[in-house]
Amino acid sequence: MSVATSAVPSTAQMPADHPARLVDLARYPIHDLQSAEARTLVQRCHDELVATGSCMLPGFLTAEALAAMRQEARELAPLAYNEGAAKGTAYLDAPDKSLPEDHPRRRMLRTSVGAVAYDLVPQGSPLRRLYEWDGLNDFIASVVGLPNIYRYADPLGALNIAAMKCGDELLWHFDQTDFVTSILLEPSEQGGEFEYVPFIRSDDDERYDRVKRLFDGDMSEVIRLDLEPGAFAFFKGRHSIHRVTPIEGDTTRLIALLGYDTKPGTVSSEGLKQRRYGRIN
Ligand SMILES: O=C(O)CCC(=O)C(=O)O
Ligand SMILES: [Fe+2]
Repeated sequence: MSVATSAVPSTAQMPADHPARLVDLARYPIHDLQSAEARTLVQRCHDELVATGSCMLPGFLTAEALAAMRQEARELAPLAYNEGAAKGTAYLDAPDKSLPEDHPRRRMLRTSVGAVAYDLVPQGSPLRRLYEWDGLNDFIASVVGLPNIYRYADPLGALNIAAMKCGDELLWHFDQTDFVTSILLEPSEQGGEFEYVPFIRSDDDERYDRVKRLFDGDMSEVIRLDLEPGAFAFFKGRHSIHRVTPIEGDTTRLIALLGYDTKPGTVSSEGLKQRRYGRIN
């Protein structure tokens, strides 16, 4: 007589190329979201994200998966497009000239970052398999507390590897999406720190006074997120201003950025694509 089994395959039954095998499932059993362990994990991540604006899952990738993704990212890094150092605002739009000169919306900040577009990440590569696995969507949706989330529909912007070389930096900014997920693959030797001020603004209060103090050099509210290679990071960047400090040393910082939205079909604007990838398709 057979015993009733659940629809969830045990890890031993999973085919060798099942994307769940890229994840340390003993620590993070995200292939079986109904299990008590996974429910506890999801609740813990959700609570941390709500309380602090971020959540880090160290050792999310297996050692083999991290090694393979890092190797591949190193090989793809020369294909990264970088328009060169530019200046922009933290609000990612043009400076508002109607405001006083010292207003944060007029502050021009240096930024320089290379990006490997999604269409350059080979079919079947470990990073692409992980990103295209619906099980990862389900896990992320439960952590952010939504019934569904959708991978970006943008053929260039959905999955990126950001490649930052010596002298590159990412300006203080607010994201235009509710949350970002990332996996650091290779840290820089020095610099390249992810810094942020949790909840510096809210939907109904821009708190320009706090933002101005930060731009004037007051670092008292700044926190460093300890991104570790192979960790999965959730970050809510709409209300928490953040930056990546200038890279020092010869090692290119490589981080996978996995793009999602709360509705299907999201693509990037042509202007953004041109700036970020040097092309629109
Ligand atoms: O590279 C990082 O760690 C952060 C990237 C980021 O903030 C962004 O792409 O909006
Ligand atoms: Fe960001």
